[in-house]
Amino acid sequence: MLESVHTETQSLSAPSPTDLQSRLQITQFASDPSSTASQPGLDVIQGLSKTPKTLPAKYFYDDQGSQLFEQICELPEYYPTRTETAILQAYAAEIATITGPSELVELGSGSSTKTRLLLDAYVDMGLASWYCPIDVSGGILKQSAIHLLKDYPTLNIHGYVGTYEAALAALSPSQLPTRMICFLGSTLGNLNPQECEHFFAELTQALQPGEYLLLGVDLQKSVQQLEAAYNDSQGVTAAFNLNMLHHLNQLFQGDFQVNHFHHQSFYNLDKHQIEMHLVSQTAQKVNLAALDLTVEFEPAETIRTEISRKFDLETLKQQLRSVSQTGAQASGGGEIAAHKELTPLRTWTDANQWFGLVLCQCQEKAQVVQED
Ligand code: SAH
Ligand code: AVI
Repeated sequence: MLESVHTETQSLSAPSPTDLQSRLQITQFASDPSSTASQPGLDVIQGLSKTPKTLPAKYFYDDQGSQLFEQICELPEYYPTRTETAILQAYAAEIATITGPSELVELGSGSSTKTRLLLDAYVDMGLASWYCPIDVSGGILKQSAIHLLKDYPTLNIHGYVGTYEAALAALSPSQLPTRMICFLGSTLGNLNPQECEHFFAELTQALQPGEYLLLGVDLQKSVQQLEAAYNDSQGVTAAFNLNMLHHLNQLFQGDFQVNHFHHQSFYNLDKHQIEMHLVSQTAQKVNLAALDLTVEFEPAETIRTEISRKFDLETLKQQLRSVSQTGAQASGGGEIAAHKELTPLRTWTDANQWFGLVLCQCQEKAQVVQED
């Protein structure tokens, strides 16, 4: 699994640095986001060596990329953030009532802005709160953690700077009676169907029976509305897309000439997904010295940098129900096969059905398999 991991207590400035320090722990995996790969940057080499070319979406997120994403969330065309916020405003108290005192583990936490609605609900019910943000983008994770600690005097935070896989495999046991893994913002949609299936299996593995998963997912809607959200009039999404090339230049000693590419995004109706691409404006060669990689582009050739799938709630719930993790255990009269399953408990949407929240519980189904 992981190469370099270290845990630190953040050094913080006023007010009450000692108090904040004692409530914050950060586990930092190796500094670049490809650190879980057996070879750093292997996923970049693989993506740029195939036809059509692709790059993993996690490379959007250095400090600049995280800041651009925050700007996207405020755009008039980008409806997902404000719609999910409204759903959480309406139902966070109901979620907290169902789970009771629960540690929140958030995948791809970013600025943790929407998480505050869940934290408020636990605080309002007089429940203790523990928060474990997980994000490859260390700057925004640490900055948001410090703001949260200042605003929530009884909150404790253990943040993990690294990929979902690395952090999930290294999670400390829950500090509260139960745990809820939150995956908000429809970041699930950035995984393709196979990655999604594999990911659900990993989540089921990470959850104990009785624990929860809260998924926020963007739903299918008109092509016009979707394409506007990913082609905003101010060009912020274009800047976000192109920033991936700056990030790769910095990580892997690259010489991408960013102004020789342009942003393109469109809705693929067959696959129910937005696709973001970077289109080469000319025939060009790019070198990534740290990866010993030279890549040739033809004019108009594209790199697909992101898919953003748009879900149908019933199909998604079906898919969640079909996830099953089996752990076998020997017993006197045979073998007990314990299956962990994800059971959707409740779903909430907005009046337009633009966005959905799905709360699942990990449940154990034991089965004794008799020996012959
Ligand atoms: N949850 C927030 C942010 C979504 S943006 C919201 O709903 O607004 C997606 C976040 O996931 C970014 O902060 C990015 O850095 C993080 N991220 C993307 N791929 C990741 C990966 N493979 N592992 C860990 N974090 C990842
Ligand atoms: C983080 N993720 C869910 C966003 C999305 O909508 O797929 C990233 C994004 N890409 C372009 N705009 C926003």
